[in-house]
Amino acid sequence: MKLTIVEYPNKRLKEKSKLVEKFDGELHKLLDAMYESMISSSGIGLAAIQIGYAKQILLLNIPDENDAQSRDALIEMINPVIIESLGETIYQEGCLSVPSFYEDINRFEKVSVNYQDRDGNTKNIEADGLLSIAIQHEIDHLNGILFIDKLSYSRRKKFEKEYKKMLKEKKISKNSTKE
Ligand code: QAP
Ligand code: CO
Repeated sequence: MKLTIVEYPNKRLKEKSKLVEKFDGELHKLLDAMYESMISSSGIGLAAIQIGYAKQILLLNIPDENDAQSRDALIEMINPVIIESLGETIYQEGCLSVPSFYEDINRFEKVSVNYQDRDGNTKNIEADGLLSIAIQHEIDHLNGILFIDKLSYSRRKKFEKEYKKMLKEKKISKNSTKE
C-alpha cells in the first residue's frame, strides 16, 4: 500500500476523524502503511487524516538523544483523549502536510493521555518534552486543526503569502522537468 501525504490547502485536513471500533487486520495494515509513509517522509508524527483516512489514529516516533529514529520508539495511539494538562511551552513546529514551513506554537508542557493500542487495550501515558508537543499536534489533526490555525492573524497572513509562493515555484520546477 503506497500512500501519499495530503498537503495544505486540501480540505480533507479539516475533517473530524471518527472513532475506531474494529481492531482487526485492516487496522493493522493501515498502521503499518502509516509508519512507512511517516518514515519515508522523515516525519516524527503522523495522523491518519494526513493519508486520507478520517479515523482517530496517530503515530509518534520521537528520535533519541543521538537524533536516531527507531521502530522501538514507535507509539501507536487509537482514540486518544487528553485527560489532564499542565503548564505551557513553546516549540518551533512543522508538519508533513505543510511542507517547508516552521513556526513557534504554544502548547501544554505536560499531558496525560488515555488511548487504545492496535489490539484495543486501554493505555495511559504521561508525556512531557517533545513527545507531549507531538501528541497535542497530532490530536489537533484528529479534530481538523493544523498548527498554522494557531498563528496570530498577521503571522497567518505571512504564512499564506510564503506558502503560495512556494507552491508556485514547486509547480514551475515540476513542469520544467517534464519532457
Ligand atoms: C509533528 O511533524 C510535530 O516541513 C510532526 O519538509 C511537530 O513530523 C511534532 C516534516 C513539531 C513535534 C513537534 C516537516 C518533514 C516533518 C517538513 C513532522 C518537511 C519534512 C514534520
Ligand atoms: Co501535522
